[in-house]
Amino acid sequence: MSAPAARFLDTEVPELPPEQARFHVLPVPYEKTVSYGHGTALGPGAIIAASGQLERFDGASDPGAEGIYTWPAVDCSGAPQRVIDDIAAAVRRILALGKLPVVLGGEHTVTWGVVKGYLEAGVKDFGVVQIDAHADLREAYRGDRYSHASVMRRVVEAGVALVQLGNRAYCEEERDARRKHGVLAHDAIQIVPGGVSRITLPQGFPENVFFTLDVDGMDPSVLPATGTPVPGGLGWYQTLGLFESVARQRRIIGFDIMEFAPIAGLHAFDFTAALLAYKMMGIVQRCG
Ligand SMILES: [Mn+2]
Repeated sequence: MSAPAARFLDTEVPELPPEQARFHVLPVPYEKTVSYGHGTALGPGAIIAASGQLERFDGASDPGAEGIYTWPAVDCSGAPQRVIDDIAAAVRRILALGKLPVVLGGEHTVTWGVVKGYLEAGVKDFGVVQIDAHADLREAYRGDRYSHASVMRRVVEAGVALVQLGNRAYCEEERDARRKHGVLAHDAIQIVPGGVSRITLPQGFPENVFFTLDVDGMDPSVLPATGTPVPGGLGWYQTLGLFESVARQRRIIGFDIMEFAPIAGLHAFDFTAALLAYKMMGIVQRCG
């Protein structure tokens, strides 16, 4: 096997200095608290390797024309808090350049580091929109406050507004946490059977949105390569449609794709995750 590509879409997009690229891909191969299937540490590398097979024209536009810069992967070998601080610092560097972070996980815990980066950079007036099978709103999971099952609890406790899409596995504690923190949710049962691919954000929702996509929000028939798959999830076009409907209502200031865990020998899913990342860049490009 040849060495994995170090740059997203290196076959089609020229290498640019970071100042000249709008999309800044940040690989974060973090895997510490996964609770079921393993392998998300291999996610970013597999997505970047598969991105070499993408067409630059995404069917509607050419996100590659905006420039794509890929950072070296964040070192995830240290203690969780240390790694979270390093993720936040990496995001701050991207924001200091005025660029748009595209973070590839790694387990969903990473998103707390990312959100922390925005907060530390002084970004105000932003909310988070999350696609996920799970609510991730537990105070702690197995005693760990930095579990991937608690990541959105850290986000709302930091005072960041949250909208959840496609949830279909959560406990009563999480249902109560939604109420306590004013989290709005469109659960899978409300949007999947009817194929809803457009939602309206609440009127007071912040003007800027960081979008976090846990790939288990999608149906396992589309993307089963994740640690905790749950049936009854979003379809391919539905996922992209929901992202686009948010991008049309608010300014996307960054997004992430989390919990992708490649399945050896089934490269179709590596490509699916890479295409998802690129299609989302295209939607950002076309929506402003
Ligand atoms: Mn999650």
